[in-house]
Amino acid sequence: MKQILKSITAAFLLLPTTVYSQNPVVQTSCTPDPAPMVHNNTMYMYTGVDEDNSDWFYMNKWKVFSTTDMVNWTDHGVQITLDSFEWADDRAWAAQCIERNGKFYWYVCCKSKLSNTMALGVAVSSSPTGPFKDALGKPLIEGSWDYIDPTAFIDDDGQAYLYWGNPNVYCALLNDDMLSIKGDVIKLEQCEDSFGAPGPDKRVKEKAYKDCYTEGPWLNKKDGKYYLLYAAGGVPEQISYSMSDSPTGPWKYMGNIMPLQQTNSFTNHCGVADYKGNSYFFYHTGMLPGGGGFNRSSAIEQFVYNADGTFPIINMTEKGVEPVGTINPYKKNEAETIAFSEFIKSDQNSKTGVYVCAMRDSAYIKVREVDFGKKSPKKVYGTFAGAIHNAVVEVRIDSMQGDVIALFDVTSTGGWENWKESKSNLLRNVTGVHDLYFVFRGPGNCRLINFDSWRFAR
Ligand code: FUB
Repeated sequence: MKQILKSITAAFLLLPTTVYSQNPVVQTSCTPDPAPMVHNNTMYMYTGVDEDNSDWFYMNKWKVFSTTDMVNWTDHGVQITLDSFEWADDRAWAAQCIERNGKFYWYVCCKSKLSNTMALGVAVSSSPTGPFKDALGKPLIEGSWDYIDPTAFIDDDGQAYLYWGNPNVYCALLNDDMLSIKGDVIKLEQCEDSFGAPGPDKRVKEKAYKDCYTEGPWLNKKDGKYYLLYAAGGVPEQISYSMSDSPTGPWKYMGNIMPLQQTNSFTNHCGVADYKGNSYFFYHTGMLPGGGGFNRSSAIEQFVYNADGTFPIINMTEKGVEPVGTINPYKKNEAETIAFSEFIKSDQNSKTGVYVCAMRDSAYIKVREVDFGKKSPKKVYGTFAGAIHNAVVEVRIDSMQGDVIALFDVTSTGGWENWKESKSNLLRNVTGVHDLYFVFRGPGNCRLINFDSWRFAR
């Protein structure tokens, strides 16, 4: 053990000091087009998945994440894919999930092989984290290449609405079953007053408009006012919004929320939700290492509505949002509950569910606001799987340079999915609230260890 500690200290002296941030909020996969949903005191985030190193919107699946503190996000994995919709064969693009009477309706868009156009579909589940299945076995609406990016909203009187479209904006009322359209699909008449510019077919080429609706609508209500947020201005996209006294308009263009900035992504896509007394703005950037226009990740900013109900200008930050809760270390915690990580990927299978993989030496997971209480734990358990020898997991507190409070010697478990629980006694007492770091050490820049869960005990 002494020898291991010595080599850890030596390795550390060679490392640069890492600057931590909260954005993008998931680092283990690309998570474009975030759609927040609050249910039972938990914030959920539904996203698409940009395949690593993509040079187009190659998207095949959608994922679910959740948090109760806004900084530690649990990855619930891929819950639906193009294969979930027998009629779909491409473009698993932006989506949103919404609850009604204990059922969760996940409205997606993807290409329909029935019509060879984009279509809206809906998957349903009795849990926010799935399993979801295609509710209709066919598209809800199809027939146009601009049928993308559905947003769903249920008003206080129970009437549900869908908006979608790029570069036209469409609206439809949903029946109470959430699975069929009431009446006709309405194509909104865009004009300078409502969206900053006339609709795409009426724009004068040489004319500079103040803005224009592009895609990614988000319908929202607060204090009796209706808000339609959307990606705007063409490419690159900013986020702008319109307001109304009714969910079907008429809409009044209100200006920017997130003006153009250095997001490293030419698209942006937003969602808004209130949680634990705060208002949060979800959007995406290309700010992960290796990120870009086709490798986008969700980010979050906290904001306060102006006194007159309008939106403030919201700029992207690296820091992100503050925690609004703590983690209990004495229950089983999933390794995929992460505040920030580097060189960690997530994976899943039907037996284990979601787990994480340390992809090289010095990969780490940070878990924020872990409340050890007044009495120190004596030991910590971790469930690992690995196929290589001489790997070690350090458990540190407060920073990557903080005290090592426990060490797991994770020599080969006989396979990448051969899980074994390891125990380490605590090397020093720890009480109160700390950030926890799992730092993975091993022979080199190759996959080192799979990690499924951890818990402390007194
Ligand atoms: O993610 C694919 C497409 O890019 C979405 O549908 C749009 O909103 C834009 O974010």
